[in-house]
Amino acid sequence: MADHGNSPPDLVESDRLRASPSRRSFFAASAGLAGSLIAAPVAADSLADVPPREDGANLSGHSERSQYVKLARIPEAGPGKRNVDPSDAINSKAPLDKLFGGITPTDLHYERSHSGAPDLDPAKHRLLVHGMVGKPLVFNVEDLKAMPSVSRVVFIECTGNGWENWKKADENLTVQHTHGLVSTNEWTGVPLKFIVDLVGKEPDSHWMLAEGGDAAGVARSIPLTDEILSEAFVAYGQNGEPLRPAHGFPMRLVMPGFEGNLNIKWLRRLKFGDQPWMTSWETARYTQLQANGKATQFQLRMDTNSVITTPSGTMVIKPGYQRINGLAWSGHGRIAKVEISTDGAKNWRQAQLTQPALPKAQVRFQMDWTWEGKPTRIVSRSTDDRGNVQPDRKSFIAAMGTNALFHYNAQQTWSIDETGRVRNVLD
Ligand SMILES: Nc1nc2c(c(=O)[nH]1)N[C@H]1C(S)=C(S)[C@@H](COP(=O)(O)O)O[C@H]1N2
Ligand SMILES: [Mo]
Repeated sequence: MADHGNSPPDLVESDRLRASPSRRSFFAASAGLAGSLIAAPVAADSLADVPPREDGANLSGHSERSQYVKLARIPEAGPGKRNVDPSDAINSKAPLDKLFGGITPTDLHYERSHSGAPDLDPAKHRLLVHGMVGKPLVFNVEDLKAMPSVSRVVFIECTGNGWENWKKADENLTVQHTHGLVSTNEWTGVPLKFIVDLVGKEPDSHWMLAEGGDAAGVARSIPLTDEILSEAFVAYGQNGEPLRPAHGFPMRLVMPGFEGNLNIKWLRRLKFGDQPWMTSWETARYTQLQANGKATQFQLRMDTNSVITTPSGTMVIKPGYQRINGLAWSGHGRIAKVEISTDGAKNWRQAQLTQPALPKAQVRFQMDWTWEGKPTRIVSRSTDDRGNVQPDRKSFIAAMGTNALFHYNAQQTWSIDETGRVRNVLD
């Protein structure tokens, strides 16, 4: 099938099918199936059928998007607070429905800044590392760049991602509104372990305070588990270039798999100690009010999640072939499988994952579907390599209640009416 010019380029083999002994016959069948399913291209074999060549613009210092491509984040002031004055915005959501693959373009990576994004002068910026250490030190960004580095593709997700759907579903929301507080970039920096060894952390120090250099001074106590000690890093690079100011220039903490707010931007201090500092960020802001009125602290891990991005909220589809597409991610590890239901969570089929599916990074999934033109509901559910399954909304709410605000990872349902309009619904 691969050497037929007319086969759809995006028909990929799923892991399950790769293992199948009847691979050849499957592909023969799927080529026919896909040929009859995809929106039929027009037959042509003359250059008169394609536009003529065009003159080019001058080469330039850096390239911009095509004038025909409109991509933007949506600044918001909190759940349901859209169309606000930019000075009131607290976060800016990524256009998940308009992107491809797993990497978010740098300028479209979601942003959450508690007091705006300072543009710090790297010549003046310093990182103080002190507390229960043998040798307190202060670093500038050039010091960090001279140290051994790691580059890793990971998602960062705000704990507020999904908060729009805790209590009710506004049917006019797009997936950018419901899930746009997660993004995946390649970050480059110095392993935390290297810095820990350099300052000589005391063995009894099992906590680290990370503090930002912005006016809000976001500061979080981080437990120094083996996982965090081996995976966290102090980043200065983002998708191959220095961090953008919005994302912490000149240095930030990257905490693969954990709450967005632990990824401290404009990092100015790491302090080691033997207990958490109980900053207001962990006693008030990032706590979860449970159904019984008590609050949970230090719910740090981002759970297994997924969402269908096409078709999704406010889109309109036509009867016939559809290619369902979406994103899945887990703070526990790698996404092992994504299943999709096109009949309101009754029957499930396994989607194809775009490889490589990296641990603690967003991965694309896709599946063929024919919409018969009747009202239905579509929903995805992901499973990671630790066996964590994304919960349906009923069991999620049964476990969490409706007082809480953070860590919403229930399965997302989109309803489709007889006109093909797609709407955000609870289940
Ligand atoms: N210093 C500082 N660090 C911060 C924040 C902040 O406001 N100040 N926001 C946090 C929150 S709530 C999130 S979700 C992530 C967002 O990172 P991003 O803006 O690069 O997407 O940064 C975290 N680090
Ligand atoms: Mo956040």
